[in-house]
Amino acid sequence: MKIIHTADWHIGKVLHRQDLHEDITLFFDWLILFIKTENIDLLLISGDIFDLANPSNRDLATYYKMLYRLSQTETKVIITGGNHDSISLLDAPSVLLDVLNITIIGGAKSNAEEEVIPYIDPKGVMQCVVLAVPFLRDKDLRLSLPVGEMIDKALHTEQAIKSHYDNLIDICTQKYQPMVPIIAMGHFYMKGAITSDSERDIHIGNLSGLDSNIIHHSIDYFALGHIHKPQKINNKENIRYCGSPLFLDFSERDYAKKIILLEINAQKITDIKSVPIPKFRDVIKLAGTLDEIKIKLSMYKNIYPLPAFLELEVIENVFDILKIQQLEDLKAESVSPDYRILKSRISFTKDIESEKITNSYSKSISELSPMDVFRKKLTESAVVEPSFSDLSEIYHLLLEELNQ
Ligand SMILES: [Mn+2]
Repeated sequence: MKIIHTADWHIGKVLHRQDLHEDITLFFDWLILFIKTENIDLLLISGDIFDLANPSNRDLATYYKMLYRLSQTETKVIITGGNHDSISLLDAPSVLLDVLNITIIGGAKSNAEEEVIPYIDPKGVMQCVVLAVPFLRDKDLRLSLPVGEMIDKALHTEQAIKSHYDNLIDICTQKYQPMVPIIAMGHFYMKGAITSDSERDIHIGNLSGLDSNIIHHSIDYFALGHIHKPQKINNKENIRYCGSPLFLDFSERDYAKKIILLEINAQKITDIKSVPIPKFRDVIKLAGTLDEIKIKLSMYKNIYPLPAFLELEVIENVFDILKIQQLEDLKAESVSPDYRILKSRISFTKDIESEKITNSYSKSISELSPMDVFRKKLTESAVVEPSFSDLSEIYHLLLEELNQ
């Protein structure tokens, strides 16, 4: 049998005021074609289906249209919720979607057995068991461990995630005594993963992830979501982030976008490989003096279906307020079918008095996360450790509450 592992679709994502509707539509067209040509049996989507907990009507329509198209194939679909997703929004149509061979696990289930899903092929033979674990929220993690004295939060999170999976393995062993591969889905930070700028912190500072060395030995493949750069963890072939199919941030411009294809033969995983997703749009950064950038812009030729997204980084020698205005003019005047300028910054290498201005131009508010702004505020207010960490943690918990 063949399985696809994908995640982090982020339907509805807006990148510097440009929505990525056309990008996700092209990705869906390609994925449907791939599923049909490769005769895929099972599609796993490991969280962050939507970018926001309250997606627009158009984004909901895009999602349901995709589910409808998937239901027209022979493929079984398992979708788990991520930290961006609303549990109730994902779960609401689950009874209907079950009929269409689409299983939704929006949030952790009070009955853990519901997260253990055997895949039975059309001949009635069990081919694998999927542990469909969504993003585990604080309340789920608290439940996973007995109430005791307060221990280190990072350690507690790690132990709680581990025990959630260990419990599912126990259920799986008792119920199915499986001789088939066990595939775990997950949406969290696995230690050692390389992050980009577009993931929202899930657990404080990303320090409190799970160590890949302590995951249960019975798990044959870990289908991870949350980190947007495709990667194996600690060089292990069977623990992978597939990454996001779209470019969600300029920091991701050098990543190839991928899905992961697994093959199971005679009840063993026989092949795990990544399949590149065609590039629908160029995402590039042009750097240099204003004049150099103007030349680069005039020479730029787009070869992809959608206009390129550009980031301009102007580096001038001596401070000159006119250059700042000229950059604004360039952005306003650059109307091209080949590209759109989404982001720009200007800095001056010499001139001491420019330092203040360079700083104020270096980051606009749209580039900062709420957490960045809060930390800046703490620094400005001369808050020091340990209050700095405590307040950051409380603020982070508030953000998490808001995003749920
Ligand atoms: Mn994500």
